[in-house]
Amino acid sequence: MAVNAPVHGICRDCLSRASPGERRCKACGSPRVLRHEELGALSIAHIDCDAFYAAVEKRDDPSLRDKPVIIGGGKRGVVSTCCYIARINGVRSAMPMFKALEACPEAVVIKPDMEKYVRVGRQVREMMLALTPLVEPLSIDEAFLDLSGTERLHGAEPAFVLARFARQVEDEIGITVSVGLSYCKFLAKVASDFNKPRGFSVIGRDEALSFLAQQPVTIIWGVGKAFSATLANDGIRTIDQLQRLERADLMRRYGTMGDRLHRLSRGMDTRTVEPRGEAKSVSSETTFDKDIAAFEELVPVLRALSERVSARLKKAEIAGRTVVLKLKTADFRIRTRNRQLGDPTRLADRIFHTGLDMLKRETDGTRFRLLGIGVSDLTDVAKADPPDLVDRLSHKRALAEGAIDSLREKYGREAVETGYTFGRAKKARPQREDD
Ligand code: TTP
Ligand code: MG
Ligand code: MG
Repeated sequence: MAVNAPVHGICRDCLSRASPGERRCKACGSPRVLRHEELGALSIAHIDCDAFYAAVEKRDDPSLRDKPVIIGGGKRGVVSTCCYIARINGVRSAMPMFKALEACPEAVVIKPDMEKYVRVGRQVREMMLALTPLVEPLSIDEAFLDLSGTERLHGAEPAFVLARFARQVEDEIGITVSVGLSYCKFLAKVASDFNKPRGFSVIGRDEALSFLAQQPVTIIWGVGKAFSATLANDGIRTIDQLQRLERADLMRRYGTMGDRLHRLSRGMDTRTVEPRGEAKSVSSETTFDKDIAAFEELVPVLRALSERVSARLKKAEIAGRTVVLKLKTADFRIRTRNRQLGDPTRLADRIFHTGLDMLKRETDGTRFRLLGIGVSDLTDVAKADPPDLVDRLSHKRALAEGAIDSLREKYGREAVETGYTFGRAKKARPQREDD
């Protein structure tokens, strides 16, 4: 983390260069001087907006500035997010609304306005793209940036460019961000979370091992509630314990996850920042071990694939208007079928039922070796699945899916499987949904 070594620094408020030894910025008096021995050598960043939805609402209503604000109480009856004042009182994302209000009765509760947040998220992303084309969005309010090789273009090193960016977002958009800077994605993401809000943390190569050693295993990507419980069961809670285990040992115990634990616990992460090209469609397909002709056998596969597509759409905050079914016959002929929906969707259930309808027409005894489902005509989520336009049944399904998603977030994917995926094929008889 940023240490007070005798190195040059950057004032995060006025962007002046600070000399070694100056605790405060000479130009503006700010204590927010960024210093780190490797500052000039690091170029992988992760930027995440602070209390994003709440920050946007506070920006738009200055009377909320010093009040605890909770965004939530929408469809799911849980907290989407809350400002840092509400967090002091114990309010957290995904908390049931009634609990949040018990913890913080004076909070101002605001219903989420997704359209607005998508718009602001886009603005932030546009500003990121002015720094480098290598921007990999992770969600509505965060992205990785690779600033390698941009020094000539900007006339400044990545650390400076990022400090200027954070200020610019405050000035022009009116919300704050936190920045993490390191040599790899894993540590950049860990760093951005380290001194939120308005944070800027740096993790250099030299300190990576010792920094990681003190951290809980839960900071490792992919170590969620379920897996950290498995590790805890084996007596492993902190990363230094992982650092002491051999790769082979970890792999024997945890399979491919063991390999990831080995690498990440040592700060080894070679994944590159992948800019998201304008995706034309999102789809998922599978080739069977042996060819399948029976409709009943294809249904659970379609269900599982629909869920996968839906999860990816939700993660990327996008939706699709056209559902595309793809089949490959035993003799390698490809069949694709399209159906346009009344309004875009990102719900597994709507994708599944639309696909099912098309699949029914194709199952005529032909043996298939591959099944795929996807959506195209991508749009942002703001116009997707409006509850007043879909029938009551599918609205209920949307609520159920929301509930399932939040259970999965809490307990892991295995905890919640729908009847269609693993239930008996007979139960998987379609109910038609009118689109
Ligand atoms: P986060 O970046 O996880 O959280 P945040 O920006 O609110 O707060 P932080 O300062 O800790 O980054 O998520 C971004 C937005 O996504 C958040 O403002 C609201 C939404 N969200 C939910 O709707 N439900 C959730 O459970 C979480 C975690 C986020
Ligand atoms: Mg955030
Ligand atoms: Mg985020």
